[in-house]
Formats: sequence, C-alpha cells, structure tokens
Amino acid sequence: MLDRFLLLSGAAGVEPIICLNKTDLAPVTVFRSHVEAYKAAGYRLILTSARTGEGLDDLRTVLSGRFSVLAGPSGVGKSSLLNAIQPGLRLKTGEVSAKTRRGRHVTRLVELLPLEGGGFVCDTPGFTELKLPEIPPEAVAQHFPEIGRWSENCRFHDCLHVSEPDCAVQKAVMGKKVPLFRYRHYAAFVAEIVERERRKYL
Ligand SMILES: Nc1nc2c(ncn2[C@@H]2O[C@H](COP(=O)(O)OP(=O)(O)OP(=O)(O)O)[C@@H](O)[C@H]2O)c(=O)[nH]1
Ligand SMILES: [Mg+2]
Ligand SMILES: [Zn+2]
Repeated sequence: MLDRFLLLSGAAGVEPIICLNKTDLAPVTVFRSHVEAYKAAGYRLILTSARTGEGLDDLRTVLSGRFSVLAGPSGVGKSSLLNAIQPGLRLKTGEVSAKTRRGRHVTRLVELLPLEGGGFVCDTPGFTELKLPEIPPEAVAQHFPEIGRWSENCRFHDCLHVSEPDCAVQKAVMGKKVPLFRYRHYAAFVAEIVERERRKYL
C-alpha cells in the first residue's frame, strides 16, 4: 500500500513524506530495516506516536507553512495525529475493529484545516484500494529512486528490469544493493500496468 502510494504521489508530482505512526505498539527492531530502506532510497520519513508524543514536533514542523494531505488506510491514526499536534481541531477518531483489525472509516470528509504554525493540512478518509497511476510501464522505475538509479547501465534504454538481458537493475537486486521487497513491488506494479494496457486493446 505504501509503495503504491509513493508511486502515485511521484507520478502526480507531490512530494511524499512517510509517517510511520503507532511506534508505541512495536519494538523498533520490527520496523528498523524498512525504515533504513526508505531512508536510503532518499525518502523523508518520520516516526510518530499519537499516544506517547514521539515525533509530534517533527510532524508539526513538516506540516507548517505548506499545503499537505494526510493519507493512509483507515485506522492508522491520521486524525489522532492531527489532534495531537493541534488539540483545538477536535477531529473525531475511532477504535480499530477487534474483529477485522481494520479501521472503521471514521473520517468521512476531506477537510482542509488551517494550522497554527501556518499552512493547511487535509485530513482524509482512509482508503481501501489504490489504482496505479496512468503512466507507461517504463516510467515506473523513475519513481523507485533506488531502482531507477541503476537503470542507466542497462543494455536497453527501455528496459523494464524484469526479464531483459544485461539488466543493471536485476544485477543490483541479486547483489542485494536494492531491498528485495521494494523490487518485488516494483515488478508487481509493472506487471499490473502492462496487463492494464493489454486489456485496453482486447
Ligand atoms: N497505540 C496507538 N494507538 C493510536 C495511535 N494513533 C492513533 N491510535 C488509535 O488508532 C485508532 C484509529 O485512530 P484514528 O485517528 O481514528 O485513525 P484514522 O487514520 O483517522 O482513521 P479513518 O478516519 O477511519 O481513516 C484510535 O483508536 C486511536 O486512538 C498511536 O500512535 N498509538
Ligand atoms: Mg480519521
Ligand atoms: Zn534493466
């Protein structure tokens, strides 16, 4: 879901900032390698907990003086985070369902909220499904910075880095220079876009 979202924001020209919330619920060791992978790729990433207050100053700083949209699945704590950085907002929040372990779509509207530190932030309803952007499959790699940076050494300039010969990306993946989970998502998105294009002409 996150990698889908990063691809969408990249294609839309919106600067993504990753916010990993509820850090109080898991020991750092559980997410450290993912955090390192995204940071090494060049993404800005902040760790927060609306419960303990961790990272709230960072979040406030990141949001101040610009237009931002807080997006993510239902129940991750988007409204709770905004309440925590600015209690006057009094946004409604809700428990995650014990049965499905998902949020309950508490926020119903996209709201543009003025921030005390300047700027505006949109709280949004959690999404359940994300379509990939309307971009050609060759363009996906440029939105995966740690993958795209190898592609200039591929034999073919329109290499999709999936099964082509002399592919510098596939070599980098084998050499563990690209995190495998990111490459897998990259390859899945390319396949999904190729399939979507194919269906258009059926
Ligand atoms: N332990 C823990 N719980 C949190 C944290 N942030 C939010 N929660 C809880 O997670 C649940 C969902 O929070 P919300 O703020 O309603 O989530 P949301 O992302 O706005 O959800 P939607 O509006 O449905 O998209 C609530 O029970 C919050 O109290 C956190 O940092 N730690
Ligand atoms: Mg909400
Ligand atoms: Zn390649």
